[in-house]
Amino acid sequence: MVSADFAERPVKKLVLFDVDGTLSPARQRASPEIIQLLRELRKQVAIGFVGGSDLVKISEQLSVGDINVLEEFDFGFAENGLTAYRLGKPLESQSFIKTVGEKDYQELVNFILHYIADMNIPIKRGTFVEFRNGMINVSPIGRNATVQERNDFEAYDKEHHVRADFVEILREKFGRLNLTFSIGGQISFDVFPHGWDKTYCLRHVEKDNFEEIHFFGD
Ligand code: M1P
Repeated sequence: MVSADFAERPVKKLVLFDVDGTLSPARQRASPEIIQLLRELRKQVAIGFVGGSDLVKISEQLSVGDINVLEEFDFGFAENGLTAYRLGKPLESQSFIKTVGEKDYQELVNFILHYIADMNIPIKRGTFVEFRNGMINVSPIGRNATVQERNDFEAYDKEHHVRADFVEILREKFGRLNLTFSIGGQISFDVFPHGWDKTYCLRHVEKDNFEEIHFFGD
């Protein structure tokens, strides 16, 4: 049976929404129509958001006026659920460094920085490793690259497979750390523990016993 907190909703289901590209255009604000639609939906079912970015960015995208985004949703999952809220209250959070540990992280980051130092690519800028709560993001050109420099690197990488070769070596050398190396954007790749994708948030809703969970994402 669904938990008492949701017993009064006519439909005992949970509907989860991705943020970028679903509730709002990537990194932009959601429209008032979407927010209104979510309010109507919440009268029927439990609702939640599951975004990859941090809570500050998601709040900017989904907040309306002075209303806190966490009051508009039954579940709020930033960084895919590493930061999690249920009915406005925080649940246990998790971080990359807590899980990997300082010693192994330093071994990994030292290897990465040496590898980038020895790499010959047309240009390098700055911020080659960005340390985030739930992952590290590694960029051979550096995250300070301009838009034009990004586009140029992306084209260069398509031809020379800089990132693909890099992650292959990392997977081989650091397999014991159970990390996922994911090439997603234009100039970088993300590194995070296996399973820390959108499914991570599901562990936070198990206890509520919803009849079904639906996910809408791009
Ligand atoms: O959303 C995909 C990726 O977008 C950015 O990548 P890049 O800077 O390489 O274009 C980063 O935010 C990255 O973490 C993310 O996976």
